[in-house]
Formats: sequence, structure tokens, C-alpha cells
Amino acid sequence: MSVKSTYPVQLIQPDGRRVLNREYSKMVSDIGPTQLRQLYEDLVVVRRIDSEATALQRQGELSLWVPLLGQEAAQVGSAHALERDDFVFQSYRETGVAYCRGVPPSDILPMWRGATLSNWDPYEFNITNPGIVVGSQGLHATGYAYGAHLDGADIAVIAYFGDGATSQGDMAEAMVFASTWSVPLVFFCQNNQWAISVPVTTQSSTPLAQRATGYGIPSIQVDGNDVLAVLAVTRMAVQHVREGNGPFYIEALTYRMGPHTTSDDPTRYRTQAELEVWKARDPILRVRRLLENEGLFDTEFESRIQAKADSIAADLRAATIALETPAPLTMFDHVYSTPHAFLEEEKAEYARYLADGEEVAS
Ligand SMILES: Cc1ncc(C[n+]2csc(CCOP(=O)(O)OP(=O)(O)O)c2C)c(N)n1
Ligand SMILES: [Mg+2]
Repeated sequence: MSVKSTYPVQLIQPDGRRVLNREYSKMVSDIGPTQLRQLYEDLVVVRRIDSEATALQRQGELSLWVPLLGQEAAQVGSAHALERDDFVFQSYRETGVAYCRGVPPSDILPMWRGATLSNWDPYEFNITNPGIVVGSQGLHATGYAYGAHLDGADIAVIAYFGDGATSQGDMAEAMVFASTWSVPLVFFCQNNQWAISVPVTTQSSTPLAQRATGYGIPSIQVDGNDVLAVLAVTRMAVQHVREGNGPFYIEALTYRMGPHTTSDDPTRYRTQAELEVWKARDPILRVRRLLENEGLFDTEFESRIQAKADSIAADLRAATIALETPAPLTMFDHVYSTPHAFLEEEKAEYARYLADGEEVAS
């Protein structure tokens, strides 16, 4: 059991030149010009959805937004390695994964506007809704993957989590059971270097991927800003778990280029110089350079992709603003499937409060 590569796997350098990797280049040998352009399109669209959501929050149309700026390749690359029947357990930042799973962009924002308690039916797209309890999805994913294992289902399960989540007991417990039960689960850590204001060096004094070894889980580090490398290693990991070899752990090295959420100000705890280093490793720019190097990028393609991204963003904005504000008492619905005395009491109390408020107002 070991970390499967000495260096993080990279297939595209920041300047857009390809890296020939004996083991991993062949995992993406089917990615020709059309597929490469499709990956580029998804990266651009996902970034556009994200920037529109940030703008909507700044304009008071969302309560909160969790930007993914900088993490597009880690999400788009890994999501492209999955089949329809595979199941994704996300944290709260996986807009790119949700988009690639087929979630309509207009279904991504309602929760963040406070207009609904969940965004989509998880079973329609085989991806969970955003979950705020850091690390909890590791356990949920392990349980689901164990069920799939017992059913003999030919699927892979993937759990996305951050560098900060690796310090949570939930993730440790998930790795223990995933390993001893040999479940078909890919642990996908997006090490974006920060857990709000806490740097990854406070989470671990060893590379996060090395921690998996102690649980008996093979692992690998990948350049998380390289969409082809992420696609290649995730395909390898998915194949590994699907073939019944137990879980696999991927550490994708990336960077959160924006704030933790729209409530955060990263200039309070990190330097502009650090941001500049990572800007030079921009995940979209390097695919663009690769396409340019290989004669696959022209102004017609660029404006077509930009027009598509802008049109998705415009639809997203219109759909979000048109969302109806739910009646306050509906928040008590669907908490339990059967009547619950304590909740009924709270609901009645809140109804009285609302009624009093109306009397005062009138
Ligand atoms: C159990 C729990 N503890 C604390 C928090 C508050 N919290 C929200 S996000 C976050 C940092 C998570 O960092 P990381 O796992 O690196 O993910 P990232 O936000 O960087 O994607 C914390 C501490 C929470 N939501 N849940
Ligand atoms: Mg983080």
C-alpha cells in the first residue's frame, strides 16, 4: 500500500505543453480535439456560473455563495471520469461537479437564496445536495458504497472533501470503515491550501495523500489545476474501486482563488504574492494554451463558448430572481416524514409570532 507516484501527476504544464507520462497519458488517449474542446467549454461555463452567482450575492439576490474559482479543473476533470450510475457525495463547493452531472444551472442556486431546503432530487443526477457539515459526507459515502458492495452493484462512489475536512473525526472513521469493508469509494480531496483562514500546514505535517497509507488505502497526488491529469487519475481510481480492490484516495493540489464564501475576506490572512503564484497556474488558461499550441483554438470557437456561457448565466440570473419566496411556515414541512410533537409545538409558536407581527404591523 503506497502513494502511487513520487510527484503529483501532471499532463499539461501551465504553459500549455503536454507532459508525457508513461502510466497516465494512456488513461486519456481517447481525448482528441472534440473532447478537449468539450472540457474547455465545461471549464469556462462552470467559471461563468460561479462568477454570476458571486455577482448575484453581491447584489443582494443570494444570502451566501461558495465560489469555486480556481478549482474548475479538479471538479470538471474528476466528474468526467464518472458514469451515470456512479454516485457523488459532495461538500458545498462542487458546482462544477453538479454541472457535469447534468444538474440544470438554475437548480444550483435556490438553497443559497433561501428559497428551498434542497436544490434537486439526488437520485435524478446521482449527486447529493450541498452539505455544510464538514467531513460528514465521507461517512455517508462509505455507507452508500458499502450498500452498493453488498448489492453487488457495478458502481463507483466518490466523496469530495477539502484539506480542512481531513482533520475531522468523520473522515478518519470513514477511511477506517471504507478500508476494512473494502468498499468501492474514491476519496477525492481538493487540497485548495486553505480551510477558511487556516493553512493546510496546520492540518498536516505530511502530504495529505500519505495519510491514506496508514488506513491501508492506496493514494495519489495530482496537479488539480490540470484537467487531463485529474481525468486520468480519477479514471484509474474509479476503475480500481469498481474492480473490487477497495477504496482509493486522490489528493488534487489546487487553490481557492477567491474567498472561502462571500462572507470572507481572504486579504486578511493571505498575501497577494501567493495568489499571483496560483494565478500563473490557472486551470482554464493552460487548456487554452494547449488548444492554441495544437491549432484547436480560434476566435470563432472562443466567441461560441463565451456566448454559451453568457446565455447560461443570463438564464441563471432570470430563474433565480423569479424564484418565489416560500411561506415561512413551510420550513417545518419535510423535516420528519411523520408528525413530530416538538416540531408541531414550535410551528404553532412561530405561527402565533407571525400573527402577532401582522397585528402590530396593521
Ligand atoms: C463540522 C463542521 N465544523 C466547522 C464548520 C465550519 N466550516 C465551514 S467550511 C470550513 C472549512 C473547511 O475547509 P476545507 O475542508 O479545506 O474545505 P474548503 O472550504 O476549503 O473547500 C469550516 C471550518 C462546519 N461547517 N462543519
Ligand atoms: Mg480547503
